This record gives sequence, structure tokens and C-alpha cells, in this order.
Amino acid sequence: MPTKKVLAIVLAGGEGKRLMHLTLERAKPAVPFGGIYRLIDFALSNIVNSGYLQIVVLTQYKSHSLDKHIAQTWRMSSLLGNYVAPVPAQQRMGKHWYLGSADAIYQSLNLIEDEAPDYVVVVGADHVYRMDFSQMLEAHIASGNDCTVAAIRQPIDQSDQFGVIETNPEDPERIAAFVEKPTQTPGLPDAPDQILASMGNYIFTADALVEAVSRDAEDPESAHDMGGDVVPYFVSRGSAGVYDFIRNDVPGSTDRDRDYWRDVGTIDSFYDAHMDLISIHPVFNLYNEQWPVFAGVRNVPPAKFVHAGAGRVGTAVDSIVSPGVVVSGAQVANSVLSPGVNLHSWSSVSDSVLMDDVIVGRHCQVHRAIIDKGVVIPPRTQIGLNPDLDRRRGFTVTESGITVVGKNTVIDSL
Ligand code: ADQ
Repeated sequence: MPTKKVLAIVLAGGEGKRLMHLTLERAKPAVPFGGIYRLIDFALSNIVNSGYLQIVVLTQYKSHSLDKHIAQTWRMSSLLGNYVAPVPAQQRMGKHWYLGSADAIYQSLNLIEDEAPDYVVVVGADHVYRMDFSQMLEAHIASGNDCTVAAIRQPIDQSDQFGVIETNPEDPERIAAFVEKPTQTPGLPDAPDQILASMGNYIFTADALVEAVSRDAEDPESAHDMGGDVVPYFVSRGSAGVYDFIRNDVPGSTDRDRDYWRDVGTIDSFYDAHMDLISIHPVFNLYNEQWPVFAGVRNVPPAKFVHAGAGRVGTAVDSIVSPGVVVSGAQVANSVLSPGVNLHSWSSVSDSVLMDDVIVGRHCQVHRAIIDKGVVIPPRTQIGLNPDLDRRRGFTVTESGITVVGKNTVIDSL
């Protein structure tokens, strides 16, 4: 069979409102994750590892740091025709920004025409997982459908966060009904407390996608959303298939992380996904060299742990410590530290996520907190120990008690 041409489109224009402070200054796909990554690195790494090297990233909301990250980290070889191209909204089809994810693709149809692919892989940019899209493409081609939706089981009480897929027992690989984010829905026949959720990753036969988004653009009733409008259109034509993520077998996966997929759309899920990285037998293994997650590497020195005298031993246990971190006479446990973090004597950081260049002064305690880039924590500050105090200082505290300190926040000394 001749090789089929594939174009990958990454939808990266979403606002990510539920990440609050973390997305005030940047698009959600640009939110730092896991010490050295940005969220979009997971989607892009999956696409590249699947063998697809023509990639466009559709951006819109506060895209500067995302554009910069893609330009710096994901530059490919123009010589070989490979590219990861960030494409900002350009008002090609009228004086409005993208009305929704389907409109983003419609307004970018020139990219599909230029590349003339046989198939288009469309993925979101804000999930943590490993997936081989070439296996999904094989299933898509074998099915003869125009649209294939990747799916995973999720708890039924989260149905309002996902596109929910129904199939018929006689034809389990075809989607019989698709409802975007229903508040009420029946559970699966074999698991009433679960639903089959869309992962927001799709494969389309290129011509059919062009036809569907063009038609959608003309529809005054449409919200121009991939999950809400385009997928249901293919379902109504009987041409939408489902690809169960459980079938996907990524090289080097462990028994624990084979089915790992996290929508890190809320502060709590973002925090939990970090904790998944650092457990002794990680629920998500970053060290799988057969399916690497690629990241931009900052030019900083190696991490350093300093014994600052008088019992002030600099230590970190059960933690991810990035290059450029200096732990000087401070104790770190169960935490993720990004490059350039600097911790001073008599301080402790536990169960926390510290992003680039955070400085923790002497005698501080940081517990169950997410501290965004560039925050300077003055000596003798406590964060995460007293929710009321944290709120009074303008930090966000989630219901489950995670404190978030936004980028470059200046914290007053006590
Ligand atoms: P959501 O993630 O809630 O649900 P949406 O907000 O449309 O849907 O975001 C999907 C992707 O498109 C994200 O990567 C986002 O950044 C991007 N996006 C959103 N608006 C965009 C725009 N105007 N321009 C460009 N990109 C845009 C989706 C599906 C559900 C599915 C969940 C899985 O709609 O059916 O269950 O993902 O998490």
C-alpha cells in the first residue's frame, strides 16, 4: 500500500479558564508542566513519535509564550520538509477571531489545501498521555469511516466535561450517538458508573473534513465546535467510528502507565498529574526512552545540593529536580522543581510544584502549593498552611486545599 500523507493539526487556541492564575498570562497549552515541559509538548511528542512531521498548531488566546516555545523548541528541518508551524488566527474568513475549534480549522483550510494530505489528525493540546496515532490511523483506514474519535472510559459524574459516546452492541466500533458535555447520561452497559468519553483527538479523511467544516461554517445554528458540531455531523451520516484508547500500545509503556490519560483542565487535576510523576513507581513514567517526551532545554548548570553548615543539609526526596536548581540547606519532599529554582536554608518545600526561577528565602515553609514562574518568597513566609491567610494575600486556594501563587507575584514580607 503506498504511504498515506498525514497532516497533524493541534488545536491550541483554548483559554483554559479553569486553570485560573496559571492561564492569566499564557495560553493553556503553554502552561509549564513536570519541571521542564509545557503542556503542548505531550501532544507534539506523540505526533512526532507517531511519525508525522507536518504539524500546524492553531493558536489564538495569549499565544506569545506558546509561539516562542514552539519556535525555540520545535524547530524542524525546512530541508527535509518537516515543520511545526504555529498559526495565529488571521481573520481569513471575515473580521472575527476563531468562533470555536471547528472554525479554527475552517479558517485554516488553506493549510490543508497546500499540503494535500490523505488524512488529518486533529488533537487537543492540553492532556498528559502517550499515544501512537499511527495505530489509530490504521483502525481509521480499516473502518472506512470518514471520522474516528479516540475514546477512554471516565467516571460518569464527569460527563459534563466530555463528549460522551454511545455505541450499539451490534456495531461497537461505530458511534451511534455523541453528546457534548451532557449533565445527565446513561452509564455503560457493563459499567453503569462509567461513560465512554471523547479524548478530543480525531482522525479524518481529509476531503470529508474539508467538506464538514465548510458546511459547518455556513450553519447559523452551529457553535462551530469540533465536539459539539462536527463530530455529531459525522455521526448523523453514519460515518463516525470510535477508537478505544485501550487498544493503543505505545512502545516502552509500563503496566501502570499504559492507559494513562489526564485532562489537566483544573488546578486539582493539574496538581494530581504532577504527583503522578513523582511516586516511586510513577503512575506516568517520564523515563520511557522508546517514546520520549521532548522538551525545550534551558541552558542552565546541573542541579546542586548544598550542605550549608550547622545541620542545614540540602536534600530532596521523591521529587523531580530540574537542571539549574540549587537546594542550599533546605528540605524538599514530594515536589516538582523547574529549572532555576533556588531554595535557601531552614526552608522546607513539600507536596508542591515550583515553576522556573522561584526563589524560596530562609525559614520558609511551602506545602501543597503551586508557585508559578518568577515568584520570590521572602524569608519566614508560610504558604499552604493557612488557607484563610493565603486567600487574604490574594492567592487562590482550591476546595481541596491547593494554594496557587500566580506568575511574578510579589509577596510582602511579614
Ligand atoms: P474541551 O477541551 O472542553 O473538550 P475545547 O474548549 O473546544 O473543548 O478545547 C479543545 C481543544 O481545542 C483544546 O486544545 C483547546 O485549546 C482548543 N481550542 C478551543 N477553542 C479553540 C479555538 N477557538 N481555536 C483554536 N483552538 C481552540 C474537548 C472536546 C470533548 C472532549 C474533551 C476531552 O470537545 O468532546 O471530551 O475535549 O478533554
